[in-house]
Amino acid sequence: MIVLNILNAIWTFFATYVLQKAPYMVGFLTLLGYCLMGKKWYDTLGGTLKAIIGMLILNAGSGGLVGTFRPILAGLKDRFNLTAAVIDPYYGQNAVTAGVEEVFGKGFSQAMTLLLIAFIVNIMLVRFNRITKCRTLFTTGHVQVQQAATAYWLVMFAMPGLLKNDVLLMVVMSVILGAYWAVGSNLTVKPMQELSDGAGFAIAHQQMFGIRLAYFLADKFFGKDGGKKPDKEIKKVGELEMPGFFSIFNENMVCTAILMTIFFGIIQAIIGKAYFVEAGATTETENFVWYCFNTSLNFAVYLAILQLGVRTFVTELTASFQGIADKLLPASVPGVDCAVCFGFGDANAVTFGFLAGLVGQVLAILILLITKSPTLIICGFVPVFFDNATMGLVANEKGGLKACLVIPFIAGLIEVFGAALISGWVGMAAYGGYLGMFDWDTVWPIFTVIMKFGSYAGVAIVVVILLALPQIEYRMDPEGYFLMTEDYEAYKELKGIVTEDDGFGDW
Ligand code: ASC
Repeated sequence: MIVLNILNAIWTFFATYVLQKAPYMVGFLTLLGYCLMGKKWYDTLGGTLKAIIGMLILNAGSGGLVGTFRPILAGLKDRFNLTAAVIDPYYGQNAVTAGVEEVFGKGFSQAMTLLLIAFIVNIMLVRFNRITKCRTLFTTGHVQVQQAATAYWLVMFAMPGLLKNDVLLMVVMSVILGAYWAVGSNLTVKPMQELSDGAGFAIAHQQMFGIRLAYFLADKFFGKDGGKKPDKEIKKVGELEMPGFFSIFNENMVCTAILMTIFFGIIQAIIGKAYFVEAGATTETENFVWYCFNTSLNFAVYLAILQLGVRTFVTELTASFQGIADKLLPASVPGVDCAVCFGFGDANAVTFGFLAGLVGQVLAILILLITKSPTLIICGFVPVFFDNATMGLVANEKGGLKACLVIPFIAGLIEVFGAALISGWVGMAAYGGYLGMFDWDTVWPIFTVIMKFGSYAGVAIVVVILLALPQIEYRMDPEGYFLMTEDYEAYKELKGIVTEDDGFGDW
């Protein structure tokens, strides 16, 4: 009994302070990796601290961006008295908390158990990857919590029969979620290895299918189409030669500052000073134009912080993960926050991808307004920035500037329409928000439909589809598939890939 209590206390501590908190999860994996490698204790301590601090810096950057710019976008809703669902992970989570009891007569007290079981499913799929072909472990706990909450609602909506059976509900959810984590992040291995020149990480976030789709479409329609168009010239964002005045846009901080001042300046002007005064963000006496300018400049500031965080922790995590890959999870890489890839490739692609996605989202919202859609959506900062910047970055790498603009623009449209359809249908919109990230506007709604109409057979179909994806990718390149994560230099040699730079971006 005492042993059980102690184990339970250890688990609760681990789940609360490590599993759900990305910096400490990354720190834990770094510690474990270095221990398995038999590194000296002080190197292990130093590396672990560096990994944690790096992730905390990254969080400070992304938290600053979200904290500053989320209220501005959400302000549009209040300013025009719209009854709309905000697409944002935190609004989505609030909506689940607010509505789940009322709609399903069931609270969400088993969230931690679900996280644990789904995480174990993820680990098992990677452990046996000679069979499953999954190579990535999720490390982003905050995202897993948000996804577990939304999946809980979607699964109960699709299969109300499960409401009577807690154990079965838990099994269905953890298998689907665990498989989604393992398979989704696995899809990002190739795009990320190419973007970072083999840094050894994948993305464990909320647009993993989106990343692979962006990679595929950029290559197919704007790039060399898998080598079928070898002579095609691709102009990446970083290679643009800007004449005269425009040359200042080559400098990412300047480019971000100017574009954000224009975009957020317009949005803040539309919302008007009174709103910001009332919200306590500025005062009656402060010059409003100056306030908007200063706020917009902070975009570049937080992006720079975020980049510093990436540089601080990525090398530690990926170097130490070698210990885990050698001893516990063969040929695997860690799945990390999507913001990590902002440290690689062309920095301006982040800004362009975001703005193209924002234009797409705003256009889609206007269409919803004009067509008097029963569900209205307001863009949340997290999806519109993190999804589209990530997809823009990946698209640029494969297909250049055009891909970097067109793909996030279309993604922006899909994000809003997808979110409107699913959140209206399942009833989450009525509670003010929906997770709204790319995969949750596309892949998860499709899963929900399959489960709603297929019931248990639907669950089986979803799991089979998920598990088939790594198998298909493996069969397309059996020689390179594991080599890509085990020894990227050898993989490049095998594929005849030549790279000049170190993969790190131009910051
Ligand atoms: C999310 C979420 C965040 C951000 C962050 C990006 O989905 O909940 O706080 O994206 O992870 O760095």
